[in-house]
Amino acid sequence: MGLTLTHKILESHLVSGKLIPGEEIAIKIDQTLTQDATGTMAYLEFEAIGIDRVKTEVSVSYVDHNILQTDFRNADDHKFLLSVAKRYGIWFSKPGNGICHQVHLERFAKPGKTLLGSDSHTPTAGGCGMIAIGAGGLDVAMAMAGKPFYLKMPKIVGVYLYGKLQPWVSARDIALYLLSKLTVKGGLGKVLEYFGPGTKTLTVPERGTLCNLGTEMGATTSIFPSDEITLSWLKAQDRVEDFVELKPDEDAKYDEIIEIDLSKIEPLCACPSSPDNVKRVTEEAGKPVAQVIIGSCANSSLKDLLIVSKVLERYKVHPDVSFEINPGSLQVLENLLALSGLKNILKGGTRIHQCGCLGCIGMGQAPPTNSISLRTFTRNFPGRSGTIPDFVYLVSPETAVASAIKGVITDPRELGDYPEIILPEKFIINDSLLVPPLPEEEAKKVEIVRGPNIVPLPHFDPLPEDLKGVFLLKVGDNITTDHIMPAGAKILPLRSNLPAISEYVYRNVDPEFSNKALEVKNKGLAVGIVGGENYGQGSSREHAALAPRYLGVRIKLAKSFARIHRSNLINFGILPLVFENKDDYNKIEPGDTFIIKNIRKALLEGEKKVKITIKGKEEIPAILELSQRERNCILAGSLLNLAKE
Ligand code: MIC
Ligand code: SF4
Repeated sequence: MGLTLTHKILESHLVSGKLIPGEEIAIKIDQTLTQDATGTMAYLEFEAIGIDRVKTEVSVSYVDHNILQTDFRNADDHKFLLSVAKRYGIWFSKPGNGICHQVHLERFAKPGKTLLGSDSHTPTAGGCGMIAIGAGGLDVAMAMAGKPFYLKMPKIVGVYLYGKLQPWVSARDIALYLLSKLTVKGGLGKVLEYFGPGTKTLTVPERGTLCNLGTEMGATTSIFPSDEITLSWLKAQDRVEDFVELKPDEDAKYDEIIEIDLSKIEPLCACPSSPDNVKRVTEEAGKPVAQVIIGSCANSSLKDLLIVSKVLERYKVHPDVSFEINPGSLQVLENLLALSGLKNILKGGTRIHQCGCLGCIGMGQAPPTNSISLRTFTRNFPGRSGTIPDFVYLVSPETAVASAIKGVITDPRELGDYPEIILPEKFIINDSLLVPPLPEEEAKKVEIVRGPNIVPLPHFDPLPEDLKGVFLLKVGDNITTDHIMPAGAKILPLRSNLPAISEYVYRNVDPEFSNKALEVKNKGLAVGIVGGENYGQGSSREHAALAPRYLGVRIKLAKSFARIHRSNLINFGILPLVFENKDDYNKIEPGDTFIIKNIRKALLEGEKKVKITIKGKEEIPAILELSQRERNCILAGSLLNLAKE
């Protein structure tokens, strides 16, 4: 039976386990990436593991999320990250060089290799034929230390593309179409492997857009074959030696197949406030927009900006609209300049920002009250923009620019002929903001610079024999890590200071949560949280597990969990319990007490179920769906404790 491309790469990296869906496997990791917002913690954890130099082929530390230096803290964090990179043999991408995923695609992504990144959109590199997975910082730290990465073997969904996109329709619209079919949880436990003749119509950054947005469907990762399109991308990046041809076998057996006729896709938009709330642009057309932003790791490549430039050669931005561009990378910006694309953009009435994540993670660019903001970003979770309530739509660059000139949501096909876009055969390459790793002897002499904002990790105690506590909070389905641990300009600078950031846990859901939790913790009791389906979707930020753990959270009882958040909970000794009967969700109210007797024993003995006694009387069965390794981690109190044991 033929193999899928995913099987081929996983097999060549397999350390333990069998490639059977649902089984735990361990794979060797060739490359890692971190970004600043997750990186400070990841490197503190790497230091705690105590390795002298990274053991990977390539590790890169990007600074792209928090590049707003409002005080010493952020600047200090950047110095810390640079010194860590120099000390341990890591590439350092300076602030301004661009968004990690865009730069990685340009300078490091390598077909056939594995990449683990402490950012949920790491799968973007799947556009270059690699298995690229998002994970918590601690998992990435372990990978840098040469340890394998553990995951449940996903199902492989073959996404068969045929036909060709119509003018003004782009990769974003394909992703939105898939989101409308799969929803934000349809990709859980799955890899989306693209194949078929339609793949030949998409460039590597367009493939990257699709792989990037697979994250919003909950997919473990997404991947494209490595073919002549990949070769021309690597040639353009002066990295032809990194090319290897890779494809699935002709008779590859997929667990599921989705067929998409590209010629049938229309311009689509994700309406407020979920990436799967997808409608046709024509259905929303005519609504006034106040802000339009082109940017993020999903859609800020050279082609995305060239299309904007071509449109602005003919039209001007509407006076009521703030039209903003956050270029994906320095390379994108420099090539745009060389192709005279920047001139039209500036003349057309655009506000240009530096290369980075910026408003995508709420670092500025908050929209005005009660007004629509159109963005080519990845997520429109409620409040993520910084304005509450917000009305954020996710759209393609084509729809974004059409709406910016008309001042209302506009189907880009109204703009007439589609301009011709020719991408350079060779990009101008400028690595001046990339600092290469130091040779080993020199690296050993580097001192790590720690500002006062870098607070060492506290010790996490092992799991007690019985867990006795209070359910402080009950939330619904699809709770995001942005609900649990919000980001934005006020909170992001605290990512390396656990006590300080913990005060903001669930701040927008229950402003008193952290105080109440500490009160319970100080009485020697555990804190519990009740959730619905797909609990913890969205980002990879381990702070959404670490900070609750600091506040005394020891169990989360939900209908189902998102992959990365579930792993982060386990890494920090929080039990992810799943309702056996989903209706039992209705039996628990905030403030209810709980007891789980002999939980240590249950974990040690491999029990698959536990009974939770609620309010001292009623018993609720919960599923302990954990591998032996995961059980050991929870028993030890954290993966770090386990590693030290
Ligand atoms: C995001 O898009 O939510 C982020 C910010 O990139 C996160 C990482 C983080 O919270 O630092 C992600 O996607 O993993
Ligand atoms: Fe940055 Fe946004 Fe991409 Fe996250 S989704 S990496 S915040 S651009």
